[in-house]
Amino acid sequence: MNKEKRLFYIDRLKWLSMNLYLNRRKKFAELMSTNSAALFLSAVVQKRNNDVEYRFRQNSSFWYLTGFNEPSAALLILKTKQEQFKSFLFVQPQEKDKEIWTGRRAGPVAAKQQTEICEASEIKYLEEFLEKNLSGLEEFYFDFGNSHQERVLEIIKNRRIYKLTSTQNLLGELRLIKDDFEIAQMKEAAKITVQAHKLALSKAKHGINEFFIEAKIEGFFKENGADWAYPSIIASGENATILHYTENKSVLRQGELILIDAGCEKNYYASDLTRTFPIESKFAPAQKDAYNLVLKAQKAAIEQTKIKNICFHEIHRETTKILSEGLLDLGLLKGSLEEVLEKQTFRKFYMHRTSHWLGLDVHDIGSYPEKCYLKPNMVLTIEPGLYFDALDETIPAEFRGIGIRIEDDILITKDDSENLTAEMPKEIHELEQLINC
Ligand SMILES: [Mn+2]
Repeated sequence: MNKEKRLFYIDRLKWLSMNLYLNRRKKFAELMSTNSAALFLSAVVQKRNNDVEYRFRQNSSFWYLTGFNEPSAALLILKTKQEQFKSFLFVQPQEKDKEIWTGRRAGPVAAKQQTEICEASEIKYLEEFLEKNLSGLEEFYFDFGNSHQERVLEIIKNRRIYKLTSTQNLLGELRLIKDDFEIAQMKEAAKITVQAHKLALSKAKHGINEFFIEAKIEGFFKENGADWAYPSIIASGENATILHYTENKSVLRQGELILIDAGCEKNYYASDLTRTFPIESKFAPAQKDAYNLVLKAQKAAIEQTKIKNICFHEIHRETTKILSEGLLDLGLLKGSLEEVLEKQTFRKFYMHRTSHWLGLDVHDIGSYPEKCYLKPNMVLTIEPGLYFDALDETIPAEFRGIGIRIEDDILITKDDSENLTAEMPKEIHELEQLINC
């Protein structure tokens, strides 16, 4: 075995020793009904253009349960009796001529060792295995929406399975509560992201292009063995009023605001951070009014995450209330607070939610039922914003084209919460000091 290959195995063993993936499969199996099976498919290599492919990124759920980072793989969990389950992994075979082009493959033998799975075989046997082993099961859990859906459903149709369920709800329940290992990764991701934002803040000068800021941020991610968790939003001036602006091609102008929403993914775990600040200038009065209002709502929402068992939706309700009150005070909304909240007229300026779950995916899986209470080891974002259309002649001219969002990543702890991105300044005086104008 050559040196590189040895390192590959040592690295794998480090992960292995933690028993992480085995325990997760066990927990998932506990949630499965008796006499059922669950099938998870790996991500597939995606074409970018002609014969160029996007860099492979494993499906988050498949990774969560296997820690196996290859395409064309599948995991089947079979639970035939109470408290008894068996996992089967299907992977690409080792093929020297193909590996020369696209990299090493573990093959079934090494894959079995790496993942502590009961049995591993070549992916070509998957269909045959499903045909042989699924008949008579009462429930089949499947991750809908992947590219092999039709073929799998065809096999299932002929096996007379009573119930077909999405894996999302069960797995969402597990993935919502992060273990110590996951929290460590998320703290690391948050730390790198904060440093990248600090770097961006120091580079955001008049005449610089948005793509230059993007390069600084994403370059910093890469220097630290991370990558973006989602395409960076570097939005100066009125670009900030486009929620998912990713063009990043405008020139920064002194006195305009810049909204930077960028977060890295480190060891598969995401961070998600947004800051808004003026370019080589202090906040202008209207910018300051809008910014202070968003900041007030954001800080109040973070305070709420410290309340034991607070409802996820309550935080959003409180945030919209604070923003609405402020918009009324600024004369940007008309009517009473009750009317604004009931008719949701605030949505003209605040059209998105305050939070989402964060984890392996930046918008992590996990449902948002009506009674959705925050529990220790959940991670969510708090990200209120205000956006004033540049062409909206019904609002005072000084507000037009202003877009502000302030976002932090919050870990719920036993009797409190912890802001994982707290190191990134957001107070006006701190930002103005750093901008140095
Ligand atoms: Mn977010």
